[in-house]
Amino acid sequence: MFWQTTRFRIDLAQPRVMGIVNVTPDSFSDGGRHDDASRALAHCETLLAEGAHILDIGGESTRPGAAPVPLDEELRRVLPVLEGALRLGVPVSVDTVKPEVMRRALDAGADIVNDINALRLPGALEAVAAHPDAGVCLMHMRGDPATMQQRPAYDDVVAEVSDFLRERLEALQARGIAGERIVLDPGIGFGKSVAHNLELLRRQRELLALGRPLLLGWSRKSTLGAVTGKPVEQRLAASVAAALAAVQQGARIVRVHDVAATRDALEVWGAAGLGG
Ligand code: HH2
Repeated sequence: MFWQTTRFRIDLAQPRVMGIVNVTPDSFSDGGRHDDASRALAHCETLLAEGAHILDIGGESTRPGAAPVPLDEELRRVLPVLEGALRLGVPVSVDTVKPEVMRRALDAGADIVNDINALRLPGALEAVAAHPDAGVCLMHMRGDPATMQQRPAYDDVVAEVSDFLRERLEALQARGIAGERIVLDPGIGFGKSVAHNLELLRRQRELLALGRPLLLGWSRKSTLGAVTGKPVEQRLAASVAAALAAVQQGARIVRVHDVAATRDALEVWGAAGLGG
């Protein structure tokens, strides 16, 4: 299976590691570390040296209760880093919900749009459709970051996430965005309780019926804190375990902060012939 993106046709025969570059002052685990362009770009280079296959640049924190970022500020954060990252020879994704950021990023040459809102804001579908080869990740989120963790409830979380992702996949295809450009993400921690997130992991294979590759983001998330009792800066082992479990359950891309450790774990998994 492949993921078609602007400059790269990413071969997903092997699991791929997407390294997180948060150009934000307030991200939940690394806010403020890479919030100017040169530091963020240095972080891109570090992640590449650690073995990242894809870089994901975000200028707005999506942690529960995060303050919204105005358009101009998000563009100011993301575009200079994007421009530098595009010279590094790997696919570069931009993590945004804003159609105007998508449009500007794709015009600048971004390979992928990663939208936690699954292109639901007016103009988002059109922004991606206008670039015939751009890749896109559609993520499930119940509610929005301001309110999503207030008592999330589902009858069947896997069925509801699956129905949502199918509806969004069909909406994109109806706009002429080819399936091979699209990957799907159940959105760990986005309007879900600890039990919902763990059920999504246990039953993740059911989402493979959607026919598109799965991308999973477990890195350092609060469910891992709930399971281990550890604060965010002590969730490395839990994050690697979750990434490996996600791959074992059929994920083809994992979105992580700790690229080197995740790559090592995947090397062992692949060497044992457990890879796809
Ligand atoms: N999680 C976060 C942000 N973007 N995108 C996808 N596709 N899947 C995810 O699980 C996902 C995502 C949240 O993590 P992080 O970027 O580390 O934090 P913050 O949103 O606070 O910047």
